[in-house]
Amino acid sequence: KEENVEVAEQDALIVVSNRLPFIITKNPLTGDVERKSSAGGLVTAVAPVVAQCKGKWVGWTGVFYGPNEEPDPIPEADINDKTPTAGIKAEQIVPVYCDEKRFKNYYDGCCNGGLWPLFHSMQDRAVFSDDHWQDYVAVNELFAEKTVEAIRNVREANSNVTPLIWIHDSQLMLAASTIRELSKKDDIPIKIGFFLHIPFPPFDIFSICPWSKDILCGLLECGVIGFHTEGYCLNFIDCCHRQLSCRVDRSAGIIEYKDRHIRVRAMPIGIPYDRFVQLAEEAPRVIKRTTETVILGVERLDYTKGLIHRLQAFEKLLEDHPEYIEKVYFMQITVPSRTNVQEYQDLKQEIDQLVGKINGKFSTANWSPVRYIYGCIPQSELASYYRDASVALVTPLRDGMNLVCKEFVACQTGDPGVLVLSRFTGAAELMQEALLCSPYKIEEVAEALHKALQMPLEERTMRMQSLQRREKKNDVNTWMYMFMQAMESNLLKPDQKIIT
Ligand code: GDG
Repeated sequence: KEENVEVAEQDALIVVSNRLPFIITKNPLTGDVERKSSAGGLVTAVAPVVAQCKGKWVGWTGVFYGPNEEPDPIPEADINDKTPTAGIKAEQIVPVYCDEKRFKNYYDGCCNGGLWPLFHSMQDRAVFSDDHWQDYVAVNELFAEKTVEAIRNVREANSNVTPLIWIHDSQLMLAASTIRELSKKDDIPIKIGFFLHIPFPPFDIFSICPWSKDILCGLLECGVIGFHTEGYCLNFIDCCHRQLSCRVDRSAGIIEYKDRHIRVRAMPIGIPYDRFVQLAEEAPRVIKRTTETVILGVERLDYTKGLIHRLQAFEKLLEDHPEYIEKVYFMQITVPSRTNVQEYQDLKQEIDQLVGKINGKFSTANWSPVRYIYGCIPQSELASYYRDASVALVTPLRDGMNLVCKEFVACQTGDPGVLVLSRFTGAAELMQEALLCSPYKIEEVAEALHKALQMPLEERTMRMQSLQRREKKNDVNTWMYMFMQAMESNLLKPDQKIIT
């Protein structure tokens, strides 16, 4: 007997982030545009969902066009592209265009020069300029207008769906206000959620920002605001209470604002765990574990990642424990980042000099203590370094979450290595089986390294198994599901594995 079952329409997901999930480049000779998938955590997690639910992605293309230039059409993915982004069709992309000067003020000036250091509690590095802020406001409005265009589009295609807008990160903290304002005119019911990938600082630091109230009001136009940790949630709630006099319920994570109840939730991001296990199982060997003992560091070149302190800690290890000379080396993979900013160029120079100093001080005819790669290596190669390193040294001065430590854990498919982790990462809140340390205490990090290098197999196995169980369970699928649940969305089912 056939039943007349009413099937609920799925929400229509619209992701809004500063960058699109791929990089568009224009060949200067042929003028052809090509798209190259990016491999960052956000893209890996969200792209398959957008592809599967035929959603939209609003973001900047990475190309500047002159005032009289016609923007190129968005290309389809290459047929050989097997990454999650390849499933997203050109028609699902809503590109944001912006003139170069305005974009630089917004991105280099306001986001990287002001908000990034402040949110990482490095207020001395933060530079605030009214001009930059005005362009931050303007670019957020540009993104919001494009998002409203996407909302109208998905509703034209199907008038029963509810657009579910998911805004990402500190570049777009004001977008929700304009989206709400403009879409009110259309009378379309929408849900707006936001996720911050970096820390949310405590009140005393956040209130240094000259536009702190505008930021809070912008975020409070969302229905759900997600952070990596409980600590960041409490900081945010506290700021809303103290700066905007909002009524708040800290334990329930609720803020009252303009007669609405906004939900504030901790949703720690995870990694595509199974994919890293598979990569580690298949990757060729780059380090001979039997003859080489490697301490590994991996990250973008950024002052928040604590590279100088880390090199100093390794130097201290060799000073205090000369038995490691010719036995152990430190391999640092550093991906170039924000290379046009003076501060980052200065940091690169400082690292180059320190690597040179340590190598000059300890090298022998057959051995150098530091191997330093300045560049981005393929993910399969990265997995093999993770797998074969004896110790991962992940010591940021401050980090929203940190994915490197999680990827290292997933890749320990053989003789388990040891994770040395900074207390000031979001990841440390749960990864208590790591050797936790303060990156500011050089001796403490050096001693943690010594302990890691000496740790017996039984203890290494016990610690690593617990870490692995947790990261496998709380992988990126779980993160997506947590967000959808907080948004009361019907897009994903609890056991639906989208990202593998
Ligand atoms: C922000 C927050 C938060 C690194 N080197 C190579 C390479 N990588 C990949 C790693 C990892 C990613 O880059 C770095 O992720 P992190 O989380 O460590 O750092 P941020 O870029 O600062 O990310 C952070 C994150 O957002 C997610 O919310 O955890 O706190 O700051 O995935 O694998 N990848 C390849 N080659 C390299 O040489 N292929």
